[in-house]
This record gives sequence, C-alpha cells and structure tokens, in this order.
Amino acid sequence: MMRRMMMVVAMAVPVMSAMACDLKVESAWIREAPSNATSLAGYAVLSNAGSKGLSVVSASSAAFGRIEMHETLMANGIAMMRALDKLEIAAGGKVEFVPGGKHFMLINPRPGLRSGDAVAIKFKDSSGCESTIQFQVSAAAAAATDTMDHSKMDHSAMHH
Ligand SMILES: [Cu+2]
Repeated sequence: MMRRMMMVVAMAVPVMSAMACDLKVESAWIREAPSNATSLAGYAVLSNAGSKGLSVVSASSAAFGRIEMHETLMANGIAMMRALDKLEIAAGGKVEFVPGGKHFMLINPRPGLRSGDAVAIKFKDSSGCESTIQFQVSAAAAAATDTMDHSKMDHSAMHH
C-alpha cells in the first residue's frame, strides 16, 4: 500500500511542474555579500499573468535555511523591515522587489555564494502551482540599482 502511494506521488510530480503558473518572476537577482553574512537579500519583479488575483504563499531553496518576504518601512528616518506571510498580486498586476523596498530575506545562506552563481528558488502560489526561478548572484546589479545602502542594515538583528 505504501509503495503504491509513493508511485502515485512520483507520477504526479512531472504533471505539476509542466503546468504553467500564472505567477511570473523576472529580473531575479541576489546581492552578493561577505561570506560570513547570515542573510542575503534577493530582488525580482513578480507578475500575475492570470485573470484572477493570486498570492505567493512561500519561497524556498536548497541554498538557504529559510526565505521570508519582507517589506521595508521608514519610521522616524530609520528603515525597518516587516515580514509578509503572503504577497497578493492582482490579475495582470505586478509587484517589484527592489533595494530599499520589498525584498526576499534569504536566511542562512549556503557558504561560498559568489557573483556569477545562479541559485534556484521555488515559489508556491495560492493555487498550489510551483515555479522554480534562477536568481543570479550579483555585485554589479547592486551598485547599479541601489538607492539606499541596504547592505549596511543588520538583518540578523531585526525583529520580525
Ligand atoms: Cu529583510
């Protein structure tokens, strides 16, 4: 009985992954950080190609212990971060994760991630659809797009 269950699960996987998700993730990159960093920040443009609203409910990767979705808020001139348990995207809408704004908090990174590396991150939306996106580790993208020096924010000390 157990063996039969396992077979069914294994056969279901290719069908799921071949299904096109309404969630699209583009311009995905991770800011390169010193090798002792306890968390990295990831950025991307997320859009909903479907005709109904969706929400991103989780992100995970073999390269990180945990991934959270954060937004940055200014309070009395100090940047604070808040964790989002899900991210809603309207039909046809898009949400940008950019330095100084929303970001993926990539906690406990695998050591040795360097500019030029690609890291797979799996997203799951509210319909159960999963899509795996390659994020490029980059130092150059950080320099080109940074408007706020997020790298000096001590993520590890933040309370969520
Ligand atoms: Cu954060």
